[in-house]
This record gives sequence, C-alpha cells and structure tokens, in this order.
Amino acid sequence: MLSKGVVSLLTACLALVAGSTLGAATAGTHRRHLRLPRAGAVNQFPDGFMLGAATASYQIEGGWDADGKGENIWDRMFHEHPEYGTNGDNGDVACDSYHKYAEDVQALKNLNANVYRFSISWARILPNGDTDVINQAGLDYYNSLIDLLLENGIQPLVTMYHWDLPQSLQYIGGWPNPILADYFVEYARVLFENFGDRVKFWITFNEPAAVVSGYASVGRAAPSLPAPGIGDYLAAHTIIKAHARVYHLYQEQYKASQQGYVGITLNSAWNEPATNSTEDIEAAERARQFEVGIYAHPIFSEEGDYPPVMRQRVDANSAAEGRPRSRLPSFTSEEVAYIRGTSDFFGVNHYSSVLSTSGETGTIPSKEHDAGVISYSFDSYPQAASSWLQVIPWGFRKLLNWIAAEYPEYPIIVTENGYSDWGELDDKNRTDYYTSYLAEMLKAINTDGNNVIGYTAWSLLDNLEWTDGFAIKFGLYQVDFNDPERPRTAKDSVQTMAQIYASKELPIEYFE
Ligand code: GBH
Repeated sequence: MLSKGVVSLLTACLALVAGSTLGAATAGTHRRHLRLPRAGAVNQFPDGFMLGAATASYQIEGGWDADGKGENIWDRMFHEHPEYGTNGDNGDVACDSYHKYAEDVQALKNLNANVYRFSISWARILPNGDTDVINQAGLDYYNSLIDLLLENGIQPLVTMYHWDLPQSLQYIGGWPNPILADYFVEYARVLFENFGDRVKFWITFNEPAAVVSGYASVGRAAPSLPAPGIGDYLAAHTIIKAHARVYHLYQEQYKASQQGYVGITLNSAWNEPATNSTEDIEAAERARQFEVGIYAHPIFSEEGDYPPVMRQRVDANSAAEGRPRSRLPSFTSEEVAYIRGTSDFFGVNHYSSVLSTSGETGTIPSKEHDAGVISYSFDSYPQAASSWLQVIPWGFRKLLNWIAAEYPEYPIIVTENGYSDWGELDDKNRTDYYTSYLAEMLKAINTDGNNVIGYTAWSLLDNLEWTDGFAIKFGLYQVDFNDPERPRTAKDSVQTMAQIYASKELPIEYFE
C-alpha cells in the first residue's frame, strides 16, 4: 500500500517538521518534543514550522450516505430539523470533497501549504460506530487523500473527531455515556492501524467545548439535547477520559513503530477583563478556566484534575440546588494521574476576543451560571460576518502567552484561525485579518519566546458553517454551491498567503 516514493517523502516531511529535535524525543517526556529552533528575525517562521489550512469532514465532504457511510448526528439533526440550518442548508453534498479531494490537494499546493488539517468521518469508516462493520470505501477514501497529500509534500494533520458522532452511538446516549470512551478507543485503533504508517500528527478531539454544547441546548449543535449544566459536564468527563485512553493506546502500541504525535484541540477566545478591577480580572480568568481549563487542566497542568475554581463553584451550586451530588463528575486519583500529561502538543483554535465581567447569567443549572461571567463584545473593532467574530489581533498574542504560562513547555499548534465574510473574491478584510493575526503570533513566538510549531488557517474552502449554513464564508477558496461541480476559485487572500507560506516570513510592513 505504501510506495517507496511516499515513504521517502514522508521522511522528508517529518524532518521538515520536527527539524533535528525529532531524534531527541525520548520515551516518558511529553514536553520536549518538537521544539523548533529560534528564528533569525521577528517576522520569520522558525525552521520546520507547519503552515497550511484546515477543514472538517461534515463541513466539506458531502457523500453523506455514499458507499456504505453510516448516518451521523449532524445528518440526523438537519434531516429532522431543516429549520435549524440557515436556509435549510445541510452537509449532504457540501463541497463534495468526497469526490473532489484531488482539487482540494491542488488548492493546498497552490497555497504552498506544507500541512493539511482535515478530519475523519467516524461513520464513513465505522457505519455503526463499532468495529462490527469496517467500511472499505471509507478507508479507501482517506488512503487516497493521505497518499495524494504526501505525494505533494503536504503533511496530514488528522482530527479523529470533529463533531460527527455516528447516530448509532447517540442511540445509547452519546458522550454523556462513559461507554463511549470504549468505542472511541476502538475507532482510534482502526485509524492507527490503517493510516498511522503515514499520519504522524493526530488530534483526538476538535473543541470538546463545542461537542458538549450539543448536550446543553436545542438547535445549535447536534444532538441538540437540552441538559445544560449536567449533560455537558458528563460529556466532557467522557471525552477527557477517551482522549487519555487513546493517547495511552498510541504510546503503548504504536509510538515505537509509527513515531507520531497525539494531541487535542481546544477553542478559546481571549477573555479581556472589562476593567482593571480585581473582580473583573478574576472573572476573565474564571471564563478561561471554564472554557479551556475544564479540558486543559486535567490534561496539561502539573496537578491534573478539573480547575479548582470549577470544582468549588459547581460543587457549591449543586449543593445550593439541593442535589445529593455535584453535577461535575469526579476523577479518582488514579484517573487524575492517568490523564495528566496525555498530549504531545496543545492544539488551539482562536478567532476573537471578548470583554468579561463578573455577574449572574445563564439558566440554573448551566455552565454559564456556574462560571458567573458576563462576556460582551468590544465597541471599536471590525466585525466579521459571524456575530461572535471581531478582529482583535492583540488578543491572539495574549492567549498564546496565557497558554504557555499556564501549561508550560507544551508545543502549541494553532489548528484554526480565520475570518468570515459573505463571499467576495476580493477579500481584503480576510487578508488583513490573517496578516495582523500572524504578526501577533510571530511576536508570541519570536519576541515572547513561545514554542508554536504550526498554523492551519480556517478554512481552505468555503464550507458548511454548521447551523449558519453556506451563507457565512471562511474559505481561502470560494466554492460555488449552486454548481453541481462545486468549482473552487482562489480568493485574493490566497495570493498573499501563498507568498507568506513560500517565503516563510511575514513582510515586515505588517508589524505596524
Ligand atoms: C470552529 O469553531 C470550528 O472548529 C469550525 O468547525 C468552525 O467552522 C469554525 O470554528 C468557524 O466557526 O457564544 O454565540 O458567541 C468555532 C467555535 C464559534 C465556539 C463561536 C464559540 C461562540 C458563539 N466557536 N462560538 S457565541
């Protein structure tokens, strides 16, 4: 299956990515892998830096029931409730990348990307969510994509789970059911067995916070179940354990032969205190702990377990509500130790910043009410098409510094960052967004000394923006969703980004 050409290309790719540090990675140390050398100047990317673009299976693939693929929770939600998607849009066809992946690879090539972050559709590989049926057509699809990427010198960075749970696993409760961890481990094993010879960077989960939101409200994310402050915490608990088990599985059974890396991607806005008051500074920090810390503290902190501020507030609220137990489940001390340190890198998706102040919000019970933080948008920054997205580049540098200080020594991969508009080809605002955010990231690397090792722009293509449908566009490439051929056209931003990606530097004019 693996040709000689692909193998030598792969070796070249890895050398490119990890530089001379790959050989220095030793068993038992999670933190010194993948340290890139310092760049020569503030506007340069370090040698070996990964630069590329990102997508996700449900948002681009289409082929929702093609060649033996099983139904997933987004298929089910949009088919049952077309009104949840803007204009009734859904992922049935999307960019048709299931058939047109070669054009996606060409688009990446034209962008001078050396990495492509994409996700695998669990139900395309395991239609029932379990290994009773392994869909050969699904394996073939991802094998073809991975091989074509490597032939073009593009490293695959693969997300195992970008929100599209097989529907059969939702029938047994979905992520709030702890048994889901067992299913996820077996799914991951299939991925390592079939793709691990060529895939060296794995992300277990994309944005657990978004995944669990599907168990906290109706109409925003599948499976669209309103159990706020309970279902979302149970789902988070399973996801953290599932992540850790897959990390250990890789260390024990695949690391020695496959020599790859396993991490997780968390999303975070930057929460800026609304004023300099201690109360607001604490509120902003609390917001970070409830959004990022809930996953990052168990996995990346020295102490492990949930952030103390979460433990304390959810326990107290649960008691005040007259409950016999906390709504936030507990890890045993064995579990705390087992989960701590189970990531080779910190993947982060970042788009925007908000102001935070202390206050009562959210229904009782809910994560929002437990956090007790009111967040709102800034007055004077440019607004993207997405209601939650304002262009605030300095927040990116602050966030990267906060992550590096909070969870020291983990390499960081920026797995998403991007700008939404209504689809114009002359997308100057997108170019401005990318160049200003990249400047702040480079300051975080070269001036502040943080070890960021890669960046994948969201998104390679215009795609299904979940419940916002096709109207809101994040793509570097336009896709014509009215044409059955789904042609891809480069927007103006591609030219600037291709230049930056090729030269491995951001022209100095973008630094003020
Ligand atoms: C990412 O999520 C996703 O991984 C990707 O699939 C998606 O297409 C992309 O970003 C663009 O949206 O509380 O109303 O202010 C972004 C996740 C989106 C999470 C907005 C929090 C805040 C909504 N975030 N969101 S709101």
